[in-house]
Amino acid sequence: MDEWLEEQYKSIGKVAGYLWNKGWAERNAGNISLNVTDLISHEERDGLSFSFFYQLEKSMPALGGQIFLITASGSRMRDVKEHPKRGLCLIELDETGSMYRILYSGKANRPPFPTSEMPSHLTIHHFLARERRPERAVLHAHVTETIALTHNTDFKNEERINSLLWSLQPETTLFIPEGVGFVPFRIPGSYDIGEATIEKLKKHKTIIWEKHGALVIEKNLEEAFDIMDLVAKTIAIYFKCRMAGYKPEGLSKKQIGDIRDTFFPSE
Ligand code: 2HA
Ligand code: ZN
Repeated sequence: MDEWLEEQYKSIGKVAGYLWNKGWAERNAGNISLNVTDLISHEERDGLSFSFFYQLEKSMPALGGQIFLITASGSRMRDVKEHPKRGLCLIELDETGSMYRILYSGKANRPPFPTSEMPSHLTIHHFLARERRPERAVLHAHVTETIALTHNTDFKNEERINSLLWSLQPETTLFIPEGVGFVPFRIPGSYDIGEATIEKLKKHKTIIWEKHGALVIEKNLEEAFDIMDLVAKTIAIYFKCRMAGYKPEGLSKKQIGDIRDTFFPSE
């Protein structure tokens, strides 16, 4: 097995374990994809077997010839943690970006199919490629805290979610200064949820999907997980205060402004 691929498997396995331990990956919930086009050499690529081409519902020309590691359909994060190779598939788009095929080692049995969220993942990677953005990892999980928060109609609103997040602890202003994007409910696994998400990715790297979970794009998976974890922890502070019977006082606008002035003085 090539070293680079082994490393990606390891990192996906590690993050899959975090998602399972956090309780954000019940059953086959959550999915992960990584653009590995720049990591695989021509020789390695040519040594792999491949399936037939499958048509994509939408063509993604900027992804022509690109290669992704993506969680397999039905895979459980707790299993991906133990056996990353069994729960992941490598896919390659054709030169026009309108079809994909599954790549696999000649020794492997029938390769698994990609996750039901592949349309949203590819729509996001297509956006990142078109915009020449540096992010390569897309992480989605059923983050309990974000699902619970968006059951409160007060928080089906991006501005209110961000005011809350920034007010609860300094870390959210430090690490998510642009705030999170909020996507009203869409059917899971649809191109529609992908399209609504890329609109928000123009300004945000962290997305809350109403009553479904969270999605984060980052340069690598560990960093994507860090941000997801930060959002969940921050919302958990809110719920803990409410459960203890009081509304959190929140940092004041001045305190949040001072944090911004200290850490982002030029903005
Ligand atoms: O893969 O998380 O959104 C299952 C899901 C669908
Ligand atoms: Zn989901």
